[in-house]
Order: sequence, then C-alpha cells, then structure tokens
Amino acid sequence: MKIERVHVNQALLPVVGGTYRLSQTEVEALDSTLVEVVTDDGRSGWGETCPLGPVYQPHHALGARAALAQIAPGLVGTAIDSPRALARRMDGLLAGHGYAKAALDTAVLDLLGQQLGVPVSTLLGGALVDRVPSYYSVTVGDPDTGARAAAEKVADGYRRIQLKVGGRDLQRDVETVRAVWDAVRGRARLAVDANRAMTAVHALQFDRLCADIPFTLEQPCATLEEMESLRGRLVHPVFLDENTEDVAAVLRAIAGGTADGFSFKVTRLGGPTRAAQARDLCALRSLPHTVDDAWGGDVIAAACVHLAATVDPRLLEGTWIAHDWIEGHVDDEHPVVVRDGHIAVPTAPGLGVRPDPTRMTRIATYD
Ligand code: 0XW
Ligand code: MG
Repeated sequence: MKIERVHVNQALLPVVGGTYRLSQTEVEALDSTLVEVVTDDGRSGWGETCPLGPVYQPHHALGARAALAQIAPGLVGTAIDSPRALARRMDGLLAGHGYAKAALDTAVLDLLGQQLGVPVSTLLGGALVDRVPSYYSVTVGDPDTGARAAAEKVADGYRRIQLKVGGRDLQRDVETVRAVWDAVRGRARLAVDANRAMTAVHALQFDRLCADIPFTLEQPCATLEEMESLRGRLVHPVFLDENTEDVAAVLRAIAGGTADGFSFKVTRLGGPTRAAQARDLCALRSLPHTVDDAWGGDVIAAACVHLAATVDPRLLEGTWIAHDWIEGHVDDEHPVVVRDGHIAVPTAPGLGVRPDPTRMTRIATYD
C-alpha cells in the first residue's frame, strides 16, 4: 500500500453557546485541519488536528497546515508498512511539530486498520472495554451557573466534572469550586483546571482554601519548573496537562514525581502511536490519566476513544471530546457521541469513521 496523494482540508467548528472560556483565552470557533491520505489501492485514511486557538499551547491551525505542506510531498510514493516507519520518515522531513504529524499518524493507523480488517484500538494494543467514560468541562464562570451546568451534566450520566478556574480573583474561584462540589458531591469526581494561570503562590493559597474538597488540581502553573516547586506542598493531587509537550516530558514528570496524573492530548503527544507510549509509562507507575484532545470533530474523537479503550480502566480518568460544544458530524452514520456519560468504541476496521469530504473545505492536495 503506497501513498498516492494527501488532501489537506479545513473545517470551521463554531462553539455551541457562543464561547468556550478558559483562564487565559476564550474561543468562539475552532479551525480544524483534516487530512485524507489516499493510497494506490484506493483506500482513504483520515486524521485530524485542531488546536484550541493560538494561545492554549504552542500550536495553531496555520502552523499545522504549514507543517503538513512541508511533510506531505515527501510522503507521496512511500509504502505505508507501519506507523513507526511513517514516524521515522516524517522526522526526516521536519523536526518537531508533533501536533501536525499526529493527523498523519492517525490517518495511517486508519489505513492499516482497514487493510488488516481490525479497529485502530487493536493496532494500539487491544481494547479492554467496549465503551469509555467521558467527562464534562465547566468553563470559567460564576458559582451558580457552574453548579447548574455541573448538576445537569451529572444527571445526564457524566461521572467526572472538570471545572475551569483561574485568571481572576482567587476568592471567586474558591466560591465556584464550593458551589460546583455541593452540586455534584457523592455523584461525580471533580477536577479543577487552571490552565496555567496561577502563580505558585496562588496555587498554594487556593489549595489551602479548598483543602476540604477532594479534587485533582490540573495544571495550575505555566511551567514544569513552577509545577516542580509545588511538589510535596499541596493537599490535592496534581495533574499535568499543557506541560506534557511530548512523551519525553511525560517521562521527565514521572521520573521527577512532579505529577500524580495527567490530562493527555493525543495530538500534542504526536498522535495515537506516541500517546500509547505515554499510556505505557503511566501504567508502569499506576498513574491515572485522561485521553483527550484540545478540540476537534469525529476523527479526533474516534482516535482518542480507540486509544482510551486500551488503557487499564483503573487508570483511565476519562475521554473528553468536543461533542457537547459542536454541532454536526463529518459522518452522520458513525458519529462519535457521548451517551449516558460514555462513548462507544468503534468496532469497524480502522477508525470506524468515514468522513464526508463535502463537510469541509479543501485547502491543498499533495501528489
Ligand atoms: C477540557 N479540555 C480537554 C478541553 C479544552 O480543550 C481544554 C482541555 C483541558 O483540559 O485543558
Ligand atoms: Mg487541562
């Protein structure tokens, strides 16, 4: 099976409800990049990468497409034997830019799955479950609105709520955490995510002011060094998200005891193949983690769910997909959706999602 051409497509994903608000950024529409890798035997494999705007992490949509323009011409005519061979070839064409390579890694897994007649979860080590838990993310807002949203979502079946905090008066965040916890206590677990907005001092104060509430504290500070400075000083378990820029950063954090768990983004780690390495490192130390992405449609969602299904269920915190925040699907027959707080693992060969190219705009073809 040889790569004959690579199409790069764009889909604009408006946020349902208008705005998705985090501590340091808010977004109204996300610019997603979908790649279709076409082979000489007539198959199509799909991948997607969708940064959460340009400042959530050092990724942006135009950067992803520039990286793909650099890589894709060098893949035309290449035989696709394995994701590892693809990774080697891509690294020979462009250093870094794992979040763009992630789309091609996903597309090649989709192709290999179709060729072998197995779902992508099998290629990633084998599914242990037929559905994975999801979680709901409550955006930065006032205590009543946050509590109402959290209670509604727990009634819908979610068993984990992530509350966004940060970028404002600490006391307001403390009030919101209390209100949300009162609304879900005993029915759901709570994660509190500051998305890098706190100083180490704020994180220490916030931790003490909420010492009686059992949540995990996600990425309070910006840098790994600041996070390391908190080690042993917090009541709450700490999760790293944005700092896990690649698998090497995950290894460093585990070895240094910097985190009690992780909120992984599959594209940030370089795609499902590399994210599976992070999964295995966590398993060696029984560290819990999510398998998410920052945003995206059915293709990213399917990639996350296939990988999440291979994680020891004891360690899987959940899989966040943008389902609640976007309208419409690229595949009406096999949409990836949250039902009763869970997402079914696709069983068809490959990703199990067949995107309709008319749902997106073609930006470039490399052949
Ligand atoms: C909740 N998420 C998975 C969705 C948004 O992209 C932010 C992200 C996070 O945990 O930071
Ligand atoms: Mg996070």
